[in-house]
Amino acid sequence: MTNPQRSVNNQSGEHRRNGNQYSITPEEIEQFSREGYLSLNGFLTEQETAPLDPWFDHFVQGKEPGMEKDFCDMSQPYGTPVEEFRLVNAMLPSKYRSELVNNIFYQVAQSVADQLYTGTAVMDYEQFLAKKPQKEQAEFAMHQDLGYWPKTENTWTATFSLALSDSDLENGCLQVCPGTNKETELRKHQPKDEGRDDSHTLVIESKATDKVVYLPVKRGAVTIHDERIVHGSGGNTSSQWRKTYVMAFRDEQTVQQERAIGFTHSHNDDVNWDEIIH
Ligand SMILES: O=C(O)CCC(=O)C(=O)O
Repeated sequence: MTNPQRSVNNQSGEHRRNGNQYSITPEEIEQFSREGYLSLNGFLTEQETAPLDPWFDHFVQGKEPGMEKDFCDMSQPYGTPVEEFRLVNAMLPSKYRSELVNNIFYQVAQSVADQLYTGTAVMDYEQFLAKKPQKEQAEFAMHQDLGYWPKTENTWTATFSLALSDSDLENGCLQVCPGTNKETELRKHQPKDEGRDDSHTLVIESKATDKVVYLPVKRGAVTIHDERIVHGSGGNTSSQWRKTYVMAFRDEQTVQQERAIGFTHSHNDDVNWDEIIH
């Protein structure tokens, strides 16, 4: 890889916390709107992050019963033997375990979503994502989140990725293509495998103009991205796990519209997945 562009925010964030509130600046609000992404350091303290670890491990080790397709590998088809997983995905952890409802990540993320959005932002879904060490193929295919979701009039979204481990180029940190968030047409998304019944994962073709920026973050920091920015992540060539807790906030009415058609972001939803692809 030649000289990859990294967007590193070295500012400590703890002074921005007041109770469960995290203050962002007008410049950051403007950056999110213009560039479609943001990194915030010191989002959670170590004392706040540590209690999330056992839950993360519980789900990623497949210990939560009854999840069916909500426990899967985002880089391989459904049905891949668990011991062969490389990019482990556990959807909707607080739906399965009420102990996670209203957790500190949710509370602080809500405070930032409220600053980023002028309407009413509510949490739409969450997921745990883990890249096992030395799994070069643990790639999250490049996509726009909106490509995965039903069409709604209001598409506003802020997706928070809380680093539960340090995340860098070697273990496959998030990568974004700034500017793609302003494209008027959503790109064509195709199933990565045969169809959505075989694997949840969608993929887009990259354009020659796409410029990738890597977003390395320390444990306890977040990146935030919008629904249109082209993003994904590379494989894990390191001996360290990459552990991420993802939580997406959307407009209150958009979430109501999703639920009205039975769309909860569970991979077990009874919806026509092939119709949903944009
Ligand atoms: O964190 C990653 O590797 C990708 C996650 C992602 O695509 C998302 O949260 O929308």
